[in-house]
Amino acid sequence: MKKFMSLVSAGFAAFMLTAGGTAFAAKAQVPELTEKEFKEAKNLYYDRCAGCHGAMRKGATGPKISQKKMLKKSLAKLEDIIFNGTEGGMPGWGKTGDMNKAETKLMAKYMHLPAPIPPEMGLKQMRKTHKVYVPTSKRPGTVQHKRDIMNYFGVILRDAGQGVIFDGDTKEKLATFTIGHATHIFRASATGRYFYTIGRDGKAVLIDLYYDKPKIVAEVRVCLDARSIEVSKYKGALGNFQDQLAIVGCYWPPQLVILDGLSLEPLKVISTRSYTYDTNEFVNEARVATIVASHYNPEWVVAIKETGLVWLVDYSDLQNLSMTQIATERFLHDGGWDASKRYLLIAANMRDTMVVVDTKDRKFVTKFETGIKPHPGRGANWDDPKYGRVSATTHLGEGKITVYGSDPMVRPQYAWKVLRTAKTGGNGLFLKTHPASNNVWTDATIAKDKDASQSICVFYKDAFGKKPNKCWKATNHGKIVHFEYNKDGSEVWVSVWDTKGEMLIYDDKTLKLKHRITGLDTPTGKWNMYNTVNDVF
Ligand code: DHE
Repeated sequence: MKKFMSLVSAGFAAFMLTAGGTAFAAKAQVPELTEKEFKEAKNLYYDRCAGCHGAMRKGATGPKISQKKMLKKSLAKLEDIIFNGTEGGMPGWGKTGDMNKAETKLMAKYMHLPAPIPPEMGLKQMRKTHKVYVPTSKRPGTVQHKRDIMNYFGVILRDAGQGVIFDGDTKEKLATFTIGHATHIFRASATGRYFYTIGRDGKAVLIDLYYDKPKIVAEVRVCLDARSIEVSKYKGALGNFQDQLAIVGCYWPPQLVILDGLSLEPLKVISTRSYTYDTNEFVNEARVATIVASHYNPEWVVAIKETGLVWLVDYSDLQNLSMTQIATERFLHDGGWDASKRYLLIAANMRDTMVVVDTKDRKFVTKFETGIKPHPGRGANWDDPKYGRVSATTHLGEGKITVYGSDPMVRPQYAWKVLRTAKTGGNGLFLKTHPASNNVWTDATIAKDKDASQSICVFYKDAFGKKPNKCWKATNHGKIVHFEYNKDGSEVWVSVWDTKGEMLIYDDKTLKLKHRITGLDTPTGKWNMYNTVNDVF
């Protein structure tokens, strides 16, 4: 059983207690839970379930699991689903070792109770958590070492709540930081000097890489549950906004928080609660999924999961903030740029659809189906010998990679059309490539078959579907998850997601294992500075 950690500290902990179990015990048709049990169940729910099913259990990446729906299933059936998972992509938390039998039983009972409503969080509370350890005036004016920051890697140690910085050249571990509960992603500042991180507990951290040993220079907590963070990148006729601002996308409370980019001081909160793009129904839990900084304008492109709206948030004038709402598709999740960095390609995963937004003309382009629950991560772009420039996604709901045209200027006949598909090792999370490589790497992290989840499959761009892809079992413990190239595209870093986890580093040409970094607690996502600053994938 993996280490259990409560979701967050202060705010959520208070919520855990106040919405305790005794109130529910009075209802005859629902199970009785003690306050302690109820708190434990809520922690487990927010740790493992809320990301997909929503804080209020209204569904998104996973289906709606309201009390009314759950009461139609017996406790035994719910235990089976929670422990063993489903064909549709729900992990079997018992099989993965994340929940034991007793916890599975508890979660089944919790499903028969109504979902409690978590608290709100405003600017005043955020400011209390804001810490500047080193003000900008005291930070070094020049780089204090001879290493190449552009080949640094930021690595998430998920369950440890830590982030590690590695030198990609020497593989030396430069620093380890405790940065928040179940920390989720790293992003890079536009200048490449800083890494930003965001935890599921809504804590944002700023790491200065100019120091010989990278140092946390500021932090703030702006939500109770979050997944995304981005910086201002625009430099052009309208001004230089590089690194001036940052933005955090919250799952709960559903809001955007704009921060000073160099001190993380929270400046502005924008609620994302609104109406679905199609039927105009009100959504109280309108969570923020992917956020990227536009390359054309001083604005962030923000995907609001439940409403299916993509917001363009203009950061050039916070006093007179303007936003454009683009209607796309519901259940937006992750995504990235096409090779030209004009079109943002976002998965609406519960609609089996990829959505295309034009960030130059600032409008919706199209949407098309790719397979069961597309999950591209940031996606992969390359030149196909027959179809020209293409992009691709893997899928949560099936072991498939789907390749579609993404060059509407030169080859409009293929643009946004599915051109090729191929089987991967199993239901997966990520794929990755690099312009210098002929390979596309895919995982099968959530495949039911253990061997598949411990394997890697590589496809060849110049012979996709012709030459068989190469798959191999890369580990006999944990699961294989997420890929990142080094700066020049010659190596690929791959995580073995386990409490006794590892980083496997492969030669991209020979597919031979070159290095193995051991002793990492649950390594998952990883980001190379050069590739992240330049959106290379
Ligand atoms: Fe993620 C990206 C949400 C579970 C690793 N994940 C994203 C993004 C979102 C998201 C919205 C896009 C961020 C952006 O671009 O700004 N992730 C969620 C969830 O809601 C979900 C499904 C469930 C949850 O409870 O959180 C979830 N994610 C996971 C994991 O369990 C993963 C595999 C391991 C971990 O460390 O949490 C995981 N998510 C990642 C990674 C990325 C990501 C590595 C960025 C991919 C990249 O290449 O940049």
